[in-house]
Amino acid sequence: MKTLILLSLAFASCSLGHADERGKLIFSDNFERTASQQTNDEVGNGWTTNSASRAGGNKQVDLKNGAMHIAMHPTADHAVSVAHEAGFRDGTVELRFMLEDAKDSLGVDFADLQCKEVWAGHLFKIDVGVGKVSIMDSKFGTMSLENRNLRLAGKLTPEQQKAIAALKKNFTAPIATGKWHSLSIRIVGDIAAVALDGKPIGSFASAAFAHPTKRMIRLGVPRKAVVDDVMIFALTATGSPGEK
Ligand SMILES: [Ca+2]
Repeated sequence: MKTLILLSLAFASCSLGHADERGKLIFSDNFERTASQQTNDEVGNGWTTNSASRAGGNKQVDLKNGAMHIAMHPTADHAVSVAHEAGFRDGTVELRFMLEDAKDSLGVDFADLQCKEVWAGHLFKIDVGVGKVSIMDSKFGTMSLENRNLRLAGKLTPEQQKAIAALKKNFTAPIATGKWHSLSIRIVGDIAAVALDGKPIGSFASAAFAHPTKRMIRLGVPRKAVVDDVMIFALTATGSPGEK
């Protein structure tokens, strides 16, 4: 009996709510399930997709072999976006991914739809592609409404363009096609640090990372990507609703 109790305690320590150096695990998904139909997206576990609004309702996200397979439909007018609620100030997002083609990429976009000074809640984004990783501050760069409106009107000055470009950092990374990689994105204060397969790739300090409320993560896929084992850890809870 004692052994049973110890065993169940050991299992409990691996489940939601357990805190380690990454913080408290607030969400995890291993995608070990199948959809009941093959017509529309049916990811489950709280995920939403943009297939109804941007791809005519065609299926873009499938669950196969215990992983989430994301593929942009030929009729879609926007990259696939697969979103889940997050909810932290400082924290870590981990996932495993595989890119099958050299042109494929996966974006992990951190968003706060209540942040009205940016387009569509975009705060910052980590992009992974074959051989490369980028970290971009969108809140004060491309996605601030002010910058976006100026850009759309063709009125960004060369200085403004330079300032926006400086908010994206590019790193080389040993990402290969047809291979599973693990990705860790750790946000503490105004620093975002990315590790691949357990090894540091790069970090970047910028104001967007300190945004108090990372309410949502959105996986952005302009072609194809396979994702598994998504975990979200909160090191500190979100700031107050009115906090910028
Ligand atoms: Ca899995």
